[in-house]
Amino acid sequence: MAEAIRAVEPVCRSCGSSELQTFLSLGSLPLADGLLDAEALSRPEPRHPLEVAVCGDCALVQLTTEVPPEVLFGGDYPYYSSYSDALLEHSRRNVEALVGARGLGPESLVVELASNDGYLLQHYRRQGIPVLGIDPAEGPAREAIRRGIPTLREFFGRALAGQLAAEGRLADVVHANNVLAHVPDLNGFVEGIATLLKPDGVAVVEVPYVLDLIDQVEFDTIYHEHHCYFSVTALVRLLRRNGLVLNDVEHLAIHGGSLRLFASRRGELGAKVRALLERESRLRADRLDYYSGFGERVARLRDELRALLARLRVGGARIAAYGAAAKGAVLTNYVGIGRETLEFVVDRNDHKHGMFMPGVHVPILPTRALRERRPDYVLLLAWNFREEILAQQADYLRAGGRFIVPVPRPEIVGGVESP
Ligand code: JHZ
Repeated sequence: MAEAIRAVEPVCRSCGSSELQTFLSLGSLPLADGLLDAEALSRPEPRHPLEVAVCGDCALVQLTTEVPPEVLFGGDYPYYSSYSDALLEHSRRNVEALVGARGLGPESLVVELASNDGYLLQHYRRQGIPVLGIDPAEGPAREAIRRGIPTLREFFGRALAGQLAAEGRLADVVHANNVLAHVPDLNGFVEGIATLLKPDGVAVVEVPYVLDLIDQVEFDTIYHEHHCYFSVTALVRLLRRNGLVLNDVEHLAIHGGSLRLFASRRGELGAKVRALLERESRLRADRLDYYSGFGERVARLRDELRALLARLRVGGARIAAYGAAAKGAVLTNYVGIGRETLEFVVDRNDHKHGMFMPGVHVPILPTRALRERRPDYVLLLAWNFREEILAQQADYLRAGGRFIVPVPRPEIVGGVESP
């Protein structure tokens, strides 16, 4: 796998400019979703450099190296969307609103790119609205098909869009949630969306918002799967280049702060879009200065978290973690938190049980391990689902357990002690 990494041409993925200015290096890390089985623990584990740059021309924040998609999203991709109740509810509400606003019915077609296990399309299907999922990851696609969601197991791009259009399969709505960042050929993907839409169709696209990433020190959402980190400024340029207009935008709390984009082949930049463009320009988020202090803030968070965990260990505390998330792999590897600190990590996703976190090799267990083994502290690696997980673990907290929330700065929740 090590030789699979490609050095990216030193040009921007969106506009092709060579003005890429690097502002952060997280060192060399293993693949964030590369969970290991017991046998793999004794084999050498590939690590790849993780460096982030901003394009001086179109403002797109992006990695400077690339691991090919076949390696990242191959056979055993462990991410299944349906393990968060909050995400399911978020998707259900989005579907309700779109069905009402656009009068969707049995004659319509809704396509989702990176449809995963059918977590979103199931809500359309229940209302008799025809759907098509597209997702290359075998396990999640299989689960979607089991749920009755027709799913093509393919990477989406210009070619597939052209093929579907030629078959007359044009969409009233194209969803693409948390996938734009994963796509190496950004322009091909966005052009594909434009091709796939009916003339009055709408693309509804969710992406983590890079300004929230910077503000809230969400450095652990930077990993090889995520080639890009989006501002409205960079998005407007990307969409325009490929025949789409950003008509509206919503700023959402999900995943640590996301944008929901409404783009189409018609109309003009909406008022909310223009307001966010102005804000980004005021903050100079299209310039290196906005990003240049980030590395220091990340290093400070790392040092504080290390110090806190060391103090707890010296005091004899038993510590586990919650959420075998991709971001958890980045955080534990970058901060250097291994089995000397964490007894285990729990996760609801049973595809992850019996596996080990990449790099740090902490074993992954079902969530009941918290009840059974009662660690004193739980490091919340899936901090983006803080409310959902704390509510679900009310019994653990009532019994005196505590959570350590690492981002935006290490904080202890529960108990009586403060950090
Ligand atoms: P979660 C994912 O990142 C994957 P990750 C992906 N790369 C992406 O782009 C971003 O999301 C946006 C578990 N869990 O979703 C489920 C519980 O156990 O933050 C997950 O394994 N109990 C496509 O991997 C993990 O935590 C719960 O109650 O960083 C959360 O991972 C909840 C809510 C979650 O994603």
